Amino acid sequence: MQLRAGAIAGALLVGAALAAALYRNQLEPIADSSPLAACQLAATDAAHPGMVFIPAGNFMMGANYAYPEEGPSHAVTVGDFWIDQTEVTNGQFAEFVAATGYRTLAERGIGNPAQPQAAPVAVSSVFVPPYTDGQPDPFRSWWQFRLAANWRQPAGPGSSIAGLEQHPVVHIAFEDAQAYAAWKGHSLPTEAQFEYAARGTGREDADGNQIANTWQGLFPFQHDSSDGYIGTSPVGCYATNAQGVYDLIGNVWEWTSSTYYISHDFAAKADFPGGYDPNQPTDEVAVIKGGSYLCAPNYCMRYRPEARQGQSKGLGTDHIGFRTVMEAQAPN
Ligand SMILES: [Ca+2]
Ligand SMILES: [Ca+2]
Repeated sequence: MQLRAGAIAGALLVGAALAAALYRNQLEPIADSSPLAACQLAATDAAHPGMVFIPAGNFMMGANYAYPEEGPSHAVTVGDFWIDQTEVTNGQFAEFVAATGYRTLAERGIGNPAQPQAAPVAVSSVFVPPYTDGQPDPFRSWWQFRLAANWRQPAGPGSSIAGLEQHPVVHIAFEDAQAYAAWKGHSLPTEAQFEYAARGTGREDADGNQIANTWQGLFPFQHDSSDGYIGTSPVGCYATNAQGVYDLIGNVWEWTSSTYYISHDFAAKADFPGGYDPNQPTDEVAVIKGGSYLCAPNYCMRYRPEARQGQSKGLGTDHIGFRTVMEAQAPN
């Protein structure tokens, strides 16, 4: 796959060169060492293991009180579907790779349309707290392009997913998520399906804490990990919502099949079949949902069902994963 955006691809190459100089000395683990190696998942329907049935219904999609891209709120009808109980894990993705030999986009490398003769660069984006000489640096990006960062080695060479089999897979581009879903005979959820399944999620406990793996403290400099995890957590460690689904809010952002526009009623959708996000105006962009372990009260309060973000289809990062859905009959 080639990105449409020469600018972004150029930035990737510049970032890759930067990462080449930096990554050897900056191998931060993306997940902390929690005493919880795995969390107990509720039993699911025997004919649909690992999935939860979401009965058809109507709901008000979007919100008018928060970020402008979430509006306007509007009525939507969703049919019956099954949704994965959890985010797709490293262990599940490894089964897919073992069965098919699939290589993710980050492993194959990302091409540069401005330099079609140049070899693709195997690189992905990793969150690194922005410190310079041990001091918080507000002028430094917290995203670093790191050579050879991918789902097998989420923080780059020297890291691995050993012990993280129950954590959500990351560094997954849109096409990687689609490939896994197709292998399962499933699809990616539409934004409406995701938001409908997530309704009632993203709320706080009696102490005002999110019931999800989010960020506590002042992002991106201070993190107290009071919810148990600094990075990703094993799937299913936080309470389900009323529909019985885990981690729709928090842990990792999740790809949907829906094209991203800056509002639900964006008037020029036909002029931008690949989507439109002014922050990445020449990229094909899809909607990601649910927020991640990097969402904090002071930044990215997107741990709510209505929250949404545009994501370049060609870039995974270490806080984006996915789950799948299947349209089917209700259980007997
Ligand atoms: Ca956390
Ligand atoms: Ca999630």
